[in-house]
Amino acid sequence: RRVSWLLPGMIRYRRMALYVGLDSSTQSLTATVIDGAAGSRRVVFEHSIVFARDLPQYGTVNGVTRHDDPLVVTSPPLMWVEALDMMMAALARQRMFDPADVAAIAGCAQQHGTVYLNDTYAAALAALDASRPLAEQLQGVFSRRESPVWMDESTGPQCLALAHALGGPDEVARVTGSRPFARFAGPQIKKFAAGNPAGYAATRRIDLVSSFLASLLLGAPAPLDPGDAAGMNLMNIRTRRWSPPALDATAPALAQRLPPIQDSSARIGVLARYWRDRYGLPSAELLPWTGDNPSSLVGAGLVQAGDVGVSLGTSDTVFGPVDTPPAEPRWANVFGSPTGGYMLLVCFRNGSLAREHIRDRYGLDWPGFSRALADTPPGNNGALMIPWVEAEITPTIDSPGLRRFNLAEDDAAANVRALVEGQMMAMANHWDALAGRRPHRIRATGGASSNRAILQVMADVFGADVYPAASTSAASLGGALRALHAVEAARGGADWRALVADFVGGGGEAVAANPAHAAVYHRLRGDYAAREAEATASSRT
Ligand code: XUL
Repeated sequence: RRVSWLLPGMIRYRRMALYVGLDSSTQSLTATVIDGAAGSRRVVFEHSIVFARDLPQYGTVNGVTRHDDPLVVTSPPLMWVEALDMMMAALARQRMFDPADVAAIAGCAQQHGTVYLNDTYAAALAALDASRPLAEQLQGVFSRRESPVWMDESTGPQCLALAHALGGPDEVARVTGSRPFARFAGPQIKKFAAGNPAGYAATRRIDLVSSFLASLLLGAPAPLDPGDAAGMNLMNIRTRRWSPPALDATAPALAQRLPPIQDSSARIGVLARYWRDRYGLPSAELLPWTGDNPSSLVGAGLVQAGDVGVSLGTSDTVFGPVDTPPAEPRWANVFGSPTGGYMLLVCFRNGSLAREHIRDRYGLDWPGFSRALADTPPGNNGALMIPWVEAEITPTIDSPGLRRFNLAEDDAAANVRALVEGQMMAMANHWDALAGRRPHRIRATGGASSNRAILQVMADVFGADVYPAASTSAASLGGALRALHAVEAARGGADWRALVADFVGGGGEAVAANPAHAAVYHRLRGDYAAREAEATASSRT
């Protein structure tokens, strides 16, 4: 602890230079506080508010509300307001540091969710009264009580209409960085504007979750950053300005309802009087908020092209910074990166889902699954599997089914290896093609990243060393690092690589790529790509 007791009840804090990162995710709001002073750099405090547990009055399950239409998934935006108020109270109350030492705050939020605000919004923010809770003062500012979130899949027709109006899905991807996706803000806004014209007419401003929460800290409507604005199908990914044709195809007079887009690293102001008067917090510098994925990029230490993250979760994702967007993003998502360039994210639906399917199909547990990998040779004697247990996103496949090549269905160990190799080869092939280069190192996150046998296949297939990630809160840590970086940059001496080296790492021993195995996979990856192309073509006919 950084406090020394003088007399009972009196505490003296060592002076620190503190930076706060916040992450408003689907299920919780997390704060990570770091000490940025040279020589004592470390995480000093972490705290989470779990929406369903700590704010049960909003009636969500895991932070969201389900509706009669199972494709519709929303959250009450007032819940995020109340959570932020609770979090700032907790930051002021804790005894690990003196809140007066907080120099800057940055944050991130779940991507794509939209918040609809009426014409009382700006005035209500400007007139916040420090003697009353925030939620009580803001309950009247919404023109829509529910915010559709990224889990909402109800906008298929709007996606088709947007693609049709703008020259096809791939043209939308070339301009905005992604094909029209149901969860993206543009299709969601289109559905609301057409389905509830009166509600849309009463909407003065549409925030993303990120710009909404930044506005609360600022006490005024705050800008969006290109990282999160890219998740809307509305921003021109190259100019980082709203795309007029995309706006026109989405909803009438949309430009006047959207926040301005501002560079992720430019300060937007200082903490509003409400927070200073209510909780004794200082007038800390504020940065724009970004999306949780761009923020995690920084929090996982991925700050230069060639750094790649692989998250092994329900879905597997491969992501990393790139200098320019791919000419043809196809199934990928391109967001802005808080470090200035772009973030490329490629999602594979058949991740843990497919691993569990094969584990259960052969009656194995996880140790048995790892043993099967140990008992079979890299390259699997030429056996291949295309792991489409369910419909796949990359490449987009609607008619799923496992495809086996030179592989006997009853050979359990060979099937386990074929599955993991197939997943890794798909990820490596698509990543290299989209990013235009191979990774020079990989940071592995997500549940299955604790399995070193799987990480060894990853290292050998990608031909790069794999570093398991230490922190589970990369998104909020990313916010704190962005805040520190901005203050250092204003003083003229900021270096992303040095900064992440001080805070990111320590996630266990690296798994080195074996050059002989990498050579085997180099050949096999060509075979896999050919089989995948055939399977993709035949699934279209
Ligand atoms: C990204 C996406 C999710 C949310 C989760 O496109 O939809 O990762 O950002 O919070």
